[in-house]
Amino acid sequence: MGSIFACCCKGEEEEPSKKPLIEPNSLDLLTPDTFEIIKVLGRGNFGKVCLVKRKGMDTLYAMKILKKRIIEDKKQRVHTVTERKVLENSKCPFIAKLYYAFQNATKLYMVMEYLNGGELFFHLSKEGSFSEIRAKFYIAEILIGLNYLHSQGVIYRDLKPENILLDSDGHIRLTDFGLSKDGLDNESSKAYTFCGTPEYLAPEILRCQGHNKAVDYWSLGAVMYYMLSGAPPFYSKNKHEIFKNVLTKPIGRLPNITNEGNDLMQNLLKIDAKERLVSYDAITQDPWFYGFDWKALGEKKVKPPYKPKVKNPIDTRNFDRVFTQEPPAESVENEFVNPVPNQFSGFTYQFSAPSIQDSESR
Ligand code: ISQ
Repeated sequence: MGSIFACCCKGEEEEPSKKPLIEPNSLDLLTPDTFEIIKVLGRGNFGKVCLVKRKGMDTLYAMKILKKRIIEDKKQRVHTVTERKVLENSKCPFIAKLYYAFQNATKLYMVMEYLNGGELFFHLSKEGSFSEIRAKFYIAEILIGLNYLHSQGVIYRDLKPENILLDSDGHIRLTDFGLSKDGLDNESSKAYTFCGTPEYLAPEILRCQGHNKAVDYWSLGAVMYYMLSGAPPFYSKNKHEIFKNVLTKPIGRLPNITNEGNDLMQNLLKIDAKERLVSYDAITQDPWFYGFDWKALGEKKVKPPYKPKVKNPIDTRNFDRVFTQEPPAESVENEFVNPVPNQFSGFTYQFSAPSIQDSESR
């Protein structure tokens, strides 16, 4: 096995408000062997997410395992470190918590809270569509998550139902910031590179025109449309057709949805970003949200419209059986056949400890 990066605590004092789930131990060496893989929860472009248990303890986590070789191939290194930083620093209740990040010669590991409610997409595809009341609750919590990211200078860029998870009570948690772009702290900053799935992507991204946080409001509109109609707004079997639809086809109004709901979707899905509704404050005051208690919502005091069903802590019924039935084993990456010489500097992390800079020489 290749070099394992140690997670060590810098500084002795621990902030009481940041009590970790596992007491940090300055001698802790986190390796994949620290965790027992129980089930596969999902797969993405760069790797997979597994339900894991720390050996000798009862605590469950979701561990995202990314292959360095593939991240290298797809030039996603910066994005992966960004994801780690976004999750590490998050003070927002609607963003998934990261407890540890470590790496070996061939893979990156992110140990996150296990969100047993599953993907919003899973529930949406089972139920067809959501009522306006239910969609409103989810859109509102997502909006708070987005606004938090924007306040940190981060554009999400990959908001889609697969990246929206439910916790055990049915609250929203955003994950997968692999494509987020950080360091954008003024309104005029624009990011010029992107790769991702087209269904929820704003027209300015597809046109490679450079983009800003307005793209996330577009995706919010697309997710809202999906929740209320049961299908993404620009869907086609043909990827080129999706591109064409996004760039040229204004969405129609949905039958059986209030005027206020339709108006908000139309305003979020404006092809011209300059005409789009891209203000957090304006959306919170939008007529669709009339009478909504934003303060209570931000404090997680609004009861979710649906509580995910689970029988026991390791119940994975809210995840696709295609994945959970896979044998729970780690693939072996041959570090000698496909060596990845570069370390992912700035990736290693332990919750509650001050951010640790990876040492290149270790
Ligand atoms: C947490 N719990 C379940 C699944 C997850 C997928 C991605 C990121 C975090 C997760």
